[in-house]
Amino acid sequence: MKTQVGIIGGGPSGLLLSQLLHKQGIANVVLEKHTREYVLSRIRAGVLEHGFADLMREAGVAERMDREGEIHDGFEIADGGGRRRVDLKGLTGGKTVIVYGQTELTRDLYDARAAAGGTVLHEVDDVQPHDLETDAPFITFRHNGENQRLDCDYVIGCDGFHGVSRKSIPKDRLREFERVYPFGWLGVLSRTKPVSPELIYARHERGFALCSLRSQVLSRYYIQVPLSDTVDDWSDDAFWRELKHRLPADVAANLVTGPSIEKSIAPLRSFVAEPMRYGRLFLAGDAAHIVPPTGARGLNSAASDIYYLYHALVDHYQKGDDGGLDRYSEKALARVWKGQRFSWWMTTLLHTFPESSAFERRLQDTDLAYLFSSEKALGSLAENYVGLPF
Ligand code: RFL
Ligand code: PHB
Repeated sequence: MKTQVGIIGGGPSGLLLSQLLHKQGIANVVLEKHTREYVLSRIRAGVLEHGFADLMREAGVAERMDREGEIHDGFEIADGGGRRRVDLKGLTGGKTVIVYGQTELTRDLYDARAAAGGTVLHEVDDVQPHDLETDAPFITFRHNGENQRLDCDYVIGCDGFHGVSRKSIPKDRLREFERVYPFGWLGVLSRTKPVSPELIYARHERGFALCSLRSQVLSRYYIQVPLSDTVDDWSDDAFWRELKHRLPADVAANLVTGPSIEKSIAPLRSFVAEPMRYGRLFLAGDAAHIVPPTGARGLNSAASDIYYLYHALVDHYQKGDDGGLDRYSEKALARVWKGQRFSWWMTTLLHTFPESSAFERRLQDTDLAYLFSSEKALGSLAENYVGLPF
């Protein structure tokens, strides 16, 4: 098989790039390890920034997002008994975020690729890129029991944190930066009315909690749990009890509980691999960087990589200009690190760290008090949350 751009990974990053390139007449093939149903069963991001939404529109796949997604102009931060609102729209001169599930936008992308006759191969095993430092890279893999080879001009690694792309870069050509947090998030999806029309990020001495949603009939809640906990340790009843405990009394009183339709634990990690290019391999999204979900940056950081990569590939194929490809890693990383800083800061501000000293706990109190005493500090939070410009 031969194509122009070989994309490893059919999550949101890989599919969005595939659809954008297709729109510009650039041939590409997506190789995905799992079935479509499996990819769509992973409940992840819910909050999209405008830059992401604009890319979905440019890719021609935003019709359902624009119809069913909810525009949010603010969210709340709860602490102790009270809660205060962060007016995203007012603080950013009119910017907002969209609440639309990663599952839904991935489904829209799969449907668009299928409608356009795009090649997305599922259940592909033993994917391995080769000759990345030459002008003729290729990818080998197994599909339907047969060994196959895909020749391409460029290989794009969109295969997430555990993928093969980053691991194909020689160790001495890659630098990794990492922080692992001593806790995870236990998430529950339930077919219940959300407790609040806006998201509530709650700080509590027993641990952080988040009230989020997918629609007015589908709620998504999270609580901070120790890394040693497993999903089996948490019955639905135990989850709802703990969540109520961590929310202000008036919010807890209004919480509608019900059976969980999905329950999972995600460990929290900050990670960046530099550079995001090795020869003709370019990394994008979770393959190159991970953030703790507190600032809702993960998928949005992936989208900014795709934005830079898409424009760089279009410049290469349509104008013979390789400047964008040559500067990709540097440009993408500059924005990635801002997302890292913000996600680390939101996580540090709102979580209970088992090992923190009395001094650090006082600093955390002061950080939150300062935030709500200063329009400039709130403005900084808001401009990061709605997404810095590409
Ligand atoms: P993905 O989604 O991990 O997709 C990678 C795909 O590659 C496939 N793959 C392979 N394919 C072929 N060969 C191999 N060897 C392969 N190895 C892996 C995988 O099967 C998969 O389909 O990466 P991508 O596309 O870069 O997308 C990144 C996002 O998924 C991620 O950043 C977000 O979900 C992070 N995130 C959030 N981001 C936001 O912007 N806003 C949010 O509100 C938000 N909330 C969250 C989140 C992540 C969470 N978890 C579970 C980590 C909430 C949570 C709880
Ligand atoms: C979600 O709805 O899954 C969600 C929302 C905001 C976050 C993280 C996750 O910061």
